[in-house]
Amino acid sequence: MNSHDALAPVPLPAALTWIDTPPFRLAEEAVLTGDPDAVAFAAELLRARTGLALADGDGARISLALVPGGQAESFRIAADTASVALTAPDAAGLFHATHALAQLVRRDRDGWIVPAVRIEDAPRFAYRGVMLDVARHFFPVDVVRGYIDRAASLRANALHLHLTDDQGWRIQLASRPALTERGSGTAVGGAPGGFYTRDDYREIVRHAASRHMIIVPEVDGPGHTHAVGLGYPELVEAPVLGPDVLATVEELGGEPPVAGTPYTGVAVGFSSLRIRDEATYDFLADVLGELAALTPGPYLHIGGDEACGTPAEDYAEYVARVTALVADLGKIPVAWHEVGAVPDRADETVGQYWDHVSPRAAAAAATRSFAKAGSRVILSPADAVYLDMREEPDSRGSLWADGHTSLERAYGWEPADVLDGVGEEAILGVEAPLWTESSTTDADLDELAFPRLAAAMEIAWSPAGAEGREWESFRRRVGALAPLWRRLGIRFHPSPLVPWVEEA
Ligand code: TNX
Repeated sequence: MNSHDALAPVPLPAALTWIDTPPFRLAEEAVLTGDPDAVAFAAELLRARTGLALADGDGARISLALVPGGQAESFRIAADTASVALTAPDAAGLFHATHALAQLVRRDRDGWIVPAVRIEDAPRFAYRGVMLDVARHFFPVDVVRGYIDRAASLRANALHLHLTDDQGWRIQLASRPALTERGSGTAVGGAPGGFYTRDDYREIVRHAASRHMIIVPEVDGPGHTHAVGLGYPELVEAPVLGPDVLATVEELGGEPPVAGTPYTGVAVGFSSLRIRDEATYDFLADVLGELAALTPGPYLHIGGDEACGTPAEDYAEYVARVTALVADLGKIPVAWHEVGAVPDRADETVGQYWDHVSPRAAAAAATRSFAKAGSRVILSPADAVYLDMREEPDSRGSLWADGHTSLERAYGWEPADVLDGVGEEAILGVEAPLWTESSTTDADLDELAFPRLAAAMEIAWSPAGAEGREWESFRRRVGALAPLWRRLGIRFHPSPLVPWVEEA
C-alpha cells in the first residue's frame, strides 16, 4: 500500500494510480471549463468543500468533458501539477467523477490541493439503491432532497420510496383522494403525518434526476395496507391479530390495530387488502396507473412482504394480478423476495432479497426463483445493509436482524456469494433500505445512514478484485471523508472502528 491510499475515493475506483509529481493547486484563479451543467455542479461542490469560488479566472484548469465511448456512468480522472481532467461518456459519469474529485481535494500547508493521480472507474452493478420509508415517519420534500444528495454522492442511482404502510399513505392521488385525506394524518407513536402532493412527488423525481437517480415508488400490498382502510374501508379485511402481532403489542406497549382507526404502533403482518373482490383491482389500476404516469423510471415496487394476514392462495392470486397490471402499464415490477414463492407472476419481476447474508432456506428458494425465471435480484441483506439496524450495541436503531450490526458487517459480504443460483449475472444490484420506526428527523437519518451507506455503495460499485477493496483500506478511506462530510453538514455516526480525520 502506498501512503496515499487512505486518500483514494469511496467507492474505491476500478483502477487508480498515484503519480509522483507535485499536486495540482486549487486556488481562486483556477478555472473550471467544459460541459456547463457539470461545471455548475462542480463549482457548487468544490465551493462547499473548500470555500473557493472557482469558475472564472485565468489560472490552471479543471476541465469536465463528455467524451463518447465506454460503459454507462463510467469516468476518468487525470490530475497532475498543471491540470485536472474529468471525462465521461455521459452526464452521470461526469457527476460521479466530480464527487470523486471532491473526495480527493484536501489541504496541505500551502492550501488546497488535488494529488496527482489517474483514475479509471465504472460500476460493477447497474442498480445501486437506497430506500427511505416515509410511511412510518413522514419526511418533507427538503429532507428527501437532502437524502438524495447524500446517496448520490456515494454513487447511488436509485431512491426507492416506501410510500405506503399500515401507519400512513403518503402520496396524494387524483383518482383516490381519500387515501391522503383520511390515511395520512399520523405516524408511528402518534407523530404528525403528512403526504406528498403530486407536485411534491414531481419535484422529488426532478431533483433525483438532477443527481442522476431514478425514483422507484412502492405501493406495498396485500399486507401493510391498514391505512388504505381509513379512506376506503370496503377494500380491506379486518385486522388479523396473530400471535406475533400481539407479542409486539405486548412488548412495546400501545394498542393493537383497530379497523378504521389510524395505527401508530410498529407491529407488522396484520392487514390485508380484499383479494377476492374486483374493487381491489380497480383500486390498484387507479393507484398504480397514476404512479406509473408520474414516474419516469422503469420500475414500480409492489411490496409483497410480510403478508401474514393473507391466506397463501389469496396471496398468489394477488401477486399474479398485480405484477401483470404493472407489466401492462409498461413498468418492471419489483417485489420483496416473498413474491418469489408464487410461480404465476410476470416473468420480468425483479426480486428484492431482505434475509441475512447467510440465507434461511425459504428466503433463498423464493429469491432463486427470480433468477430461474430469467429475471434479476436486488440484494438488501438485512444484517449487513439495513441502515435502521443498530450499528453499535447501544446506538440508535433496531435489533431484529440478528442483533446489532456494524460498519464492518455492512462492508464484509460479497454479493455473488449470498445465494446459490444467484450469481453475478442474476444480480441487478444492491440496495440499502432505511425503515423509519425509530427515526423522525433528518439528523436521525444521517446518524443511521453514515458511515454504513458508504460500505453498501462500495459493495455495489467497486469490482470485488480491485486493489484496496478490503476492510483495512475501506475504514481508512472512510475516515478521510470526515472533513468533506462535516463541510456538507452530514451528521455521521462516529463509528469507533474508523480513524476519523480532523482537518487543520
Ligand atoms: C420488516 S424488511 C419490514 C418492514 C419493517 C422492517 C423493520 C421488510 C421487507 N419489511 O415492514 O419496517 O422489518 O422493522
